[in-house]
Amino acid sequence: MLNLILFGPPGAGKGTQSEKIIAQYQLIHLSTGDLLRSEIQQGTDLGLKAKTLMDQGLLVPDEVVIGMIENKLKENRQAAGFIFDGFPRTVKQAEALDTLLTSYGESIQVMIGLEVTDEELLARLLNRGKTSGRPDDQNEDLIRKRIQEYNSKTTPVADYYRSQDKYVAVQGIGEIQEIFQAITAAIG
Ligand code: B4P
Repeated sequence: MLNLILFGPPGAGKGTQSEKIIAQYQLIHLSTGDLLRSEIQQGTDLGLKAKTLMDQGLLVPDEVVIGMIENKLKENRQAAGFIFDGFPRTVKQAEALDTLLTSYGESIQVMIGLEVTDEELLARLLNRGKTSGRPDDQNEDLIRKRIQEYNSKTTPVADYYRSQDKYVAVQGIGEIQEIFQAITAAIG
């Protein structure tokens, strides 16, 4: 199995690059953001609780996203591998993912970190907000809150994988195709 994590702040290009990686490597895409938005759309209890937090730019509880990932791993035992997009976002989620993969005799091969400046992130997300209809893309204060949440809770996850020699940084500003080529080089 090829298991990789696409890491980076909100708007770094994780969703954009995931689509290209999946097409090339036939991996199953696990985006916790997409899974949560699907729960919201279906109006489930989980979705209603998550929406309140997501609309404020806050992370949803670790137990919720870990449970969702566990279910998806169980459903896809025969997969060629997984791309984790937007997960793990806390060290607790990273530890839970390691435990889950170990129980299947698997592990993460590489974490690819897309590096983008805060001003570029803000511009991209405000631009996406014009058409995405996503409440969390609608105003500058909320986007800054998401970036702040990333800086305080999510950046330690990079250190977690760095200490396992699995973190590779990729410049996330530039042409989408060039960034994709840098990612494929990092996957090896
Ligand atoms: P996500 O759905 O993961 O949202 P995101 O970080 O905004 O998306 P992404 O980074 O994939 O967007 P992309 O760059 O592709 O999370 C949303 C919320 O869900 C979180 O705030 C949190 O509340 C909750 N959540 C999700 N996972 C969680 C977890 N594990 N734990 C707790 N809570 C969790 O796209 C951005 C824009 O940039 C697009 O318009 C794109 O076209 C553009 N773009 C991409 N690459 C570009 C490039 N190279 N140049 C110019 N523009 C580019």
